[in-house]
Amino acid sequence: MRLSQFFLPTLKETPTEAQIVSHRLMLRAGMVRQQAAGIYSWLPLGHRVLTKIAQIVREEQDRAGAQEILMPTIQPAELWRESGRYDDYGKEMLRITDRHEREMLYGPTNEEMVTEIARASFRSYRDLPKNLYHIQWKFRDEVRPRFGVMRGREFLMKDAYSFDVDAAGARHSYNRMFVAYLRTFARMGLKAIPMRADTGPIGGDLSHEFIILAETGESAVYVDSHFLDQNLLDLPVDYDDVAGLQAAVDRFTSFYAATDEKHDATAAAQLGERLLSARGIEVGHIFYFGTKYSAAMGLTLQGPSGDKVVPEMGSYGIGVSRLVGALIEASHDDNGIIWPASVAPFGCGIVNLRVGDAACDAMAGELYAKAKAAGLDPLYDDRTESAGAKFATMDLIGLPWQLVVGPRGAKAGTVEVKERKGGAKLEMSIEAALARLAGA
Ligand code: 5CA
Repeated sequence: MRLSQFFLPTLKETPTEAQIVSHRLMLRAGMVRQQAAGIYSWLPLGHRVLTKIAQIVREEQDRAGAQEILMPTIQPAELWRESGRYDDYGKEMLRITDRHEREMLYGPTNEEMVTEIARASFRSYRDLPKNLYHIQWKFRDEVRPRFGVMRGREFLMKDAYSFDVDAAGARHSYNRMFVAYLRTFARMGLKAIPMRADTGPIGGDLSHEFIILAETGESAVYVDSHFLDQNLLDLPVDYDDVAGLQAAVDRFTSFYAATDEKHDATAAAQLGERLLSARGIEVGHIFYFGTKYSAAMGLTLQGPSGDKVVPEMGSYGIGVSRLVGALIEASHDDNGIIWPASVAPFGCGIVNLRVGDAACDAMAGELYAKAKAAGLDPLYDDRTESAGAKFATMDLIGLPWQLVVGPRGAKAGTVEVKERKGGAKLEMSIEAALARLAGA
């Protein structure tokens, strides 16, 4: 993509309404545009990151055996009356009346709807286990939408729902998601710490929040710092290995980690120096709630010996749009965003310092063509702006690599390769630069 053609409405001024760094940087980098309190349009740069995050989530859900569906954003109120949550949900639920005076709502979550789908199709215990997920917009009329996409009213969530014959099966489904979550966040360069959590309006008695540490996090957390030394990409991925997955979950829940509500000061004190008191952002939340929805909504299947089975369920959420902000909170400096390569909107930036200079144009053009051919997804700054403005834009939007072409290098046949993280710079040939990036 040529920057001269790319829709990148960056801001020079720091927007005053933004209280935290990720919100400021997302507005300054032209990633999103606020349309109403807590409701955003995603512009090309932001949309690219959102899509990459969603794709990592999707790959890890699929790997763990979940199957993707797509449920609507608008739901009929009757479903929620069946579970009893229509009244319980209160003002957070956006209620809508259609032209026939039918009561509808914009879904804040999908337990009822997915249970209805199961009720319409599952007949026997042989139809289980199943885990169905979608990546869909949700609406919660939060009292205080704030921090940009971190606490929005409309936000993108991955939500998965598991159905099992019995509690042991449901525990295995829970463990699958638990391990898939650790892997998902690790692929984005994040250490998400599982913490025992309250279940709130979703219900149930087993639940973990996945929390990343960040100064601007909404919750106070207490963590055994040794958790942070764990290599989470190392996890077992044999999702059929019941004992192996349980062992992995046991291992990662053996570290002390608690939010304010669940914090046990006496137990934590035993950690001494290892106890870290910090703030965190909840990027995922998983729940096991047994038959809460299946029983209330009459989801009953044929059991193995002519008896009836009421499926055991769990639900598993990831804040896909929140993650965009959370990733920036976790990785930025004074000059802007520093994207991990796995979610970066482009693979690299190419900066032509002297557009109009024949040697620079030729070299930058060659670099751009070769980087594209090598699948490096380059963003080529071919604008006639000052060098300072170009560097500032590149640093702000945070691509992992910058390839800089100037008159001196063009003569010598070299480009400057700058790694955004850390800022290390090296002069090398086009071929060496491309090999360096491809190998990174
Ligand atoms: N049905 C369950 C699991 S599928 C559920 O709704 N869980 S949740 O309420 O915990 O939401 C799942 C995730 O969505 C949270 O962990 C958080 O990362 C994200 N999320 C929740 N509320 C918001 C919000 N207002 N803005 C942005 N992301 C949010």
